[in-house]
Amino acid sequence: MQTKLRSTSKEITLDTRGPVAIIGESINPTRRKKLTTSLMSQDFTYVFELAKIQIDTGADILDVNVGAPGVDEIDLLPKVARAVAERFDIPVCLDSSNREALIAALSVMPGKPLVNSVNGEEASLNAVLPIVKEYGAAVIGLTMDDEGISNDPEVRLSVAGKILERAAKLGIPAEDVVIDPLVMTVGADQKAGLVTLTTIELVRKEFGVNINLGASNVSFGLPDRHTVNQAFLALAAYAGASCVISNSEKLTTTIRAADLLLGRDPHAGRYITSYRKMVKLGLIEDAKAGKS
Ligand code: THG
Repeated sequence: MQTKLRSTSKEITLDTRGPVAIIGESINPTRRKKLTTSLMSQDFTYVFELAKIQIDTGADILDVNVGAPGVDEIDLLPKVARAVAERFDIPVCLDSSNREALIAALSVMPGKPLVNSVNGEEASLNAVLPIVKEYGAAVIGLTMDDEGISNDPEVRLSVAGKILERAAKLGIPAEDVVIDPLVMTVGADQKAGLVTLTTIELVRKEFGVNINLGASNVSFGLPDRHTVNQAFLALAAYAGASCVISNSEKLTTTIRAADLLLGRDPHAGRYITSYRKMVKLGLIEDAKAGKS
């Protein structure tokens, strides 16, 4: 199944058969003081720097989250999302649960953005799905509802089903709903990774829709998060994740390696291209130069 997203002139396809698409995560002020300060002063220089490095390192889409104490999302989400989309001609993922902020952003965005997110709570379904339909966007559906986040993959599957059903009732096709099985940290519950991986498999088999993960959530609170993130991404790609919100600077080569290992990178073309780009940017060592 394919989900199409568009910027002013480019189209990005999320495809359940892969390769894995990357949503750059770093325009998110959580624990980023410099970003919070610059957002509050309406200075987008740093936002553009973050956008550029993510695109240069392989992001297909950029997540835009401006949620921080003291930030007016209704004012800032449309400004930042539109500025990024226009400057870089890349589809944006509007990361907010605030209906008014989403409406303000959707009404000024070019192309077809991804709304991040709706969930199975009645209030969320009623607030978000009608505007997704109205503006012709696609949406990420989180597998949680009024009962909270279940540890049972079958329950998460049924929440996914409910979101897809309610979307269909409003005329939003399954192609435009990307299900997020929810990634929780294994630092708090060692079964959390497995619950997500099992949910990915169930959702893939039952509904065949695109599946998104906030991949780096898996390692919150642990040392050497990068190693945990890498291992998780490989497993998630195998289970059927087709789209990941992650730090492309650090994780694109791992994602490309997973695609290569899953037989969806002919002649290792994407893996090698991405390796060369990373070397050029000084983000990984040149294997040849490293030999003595
Ligand atoms: N699902 C959906 N959307 C989401 C999430 C999800 N949006 C937010 C979040 N989860 C995904 N985005 C991030 C962004 C940053 C980090 C993790 C998830 C992160 N940042 C480092 C930190 O906080 O320490 C700082 C940056 C870094 O050094 O890489 O971990 O699950 N639909």
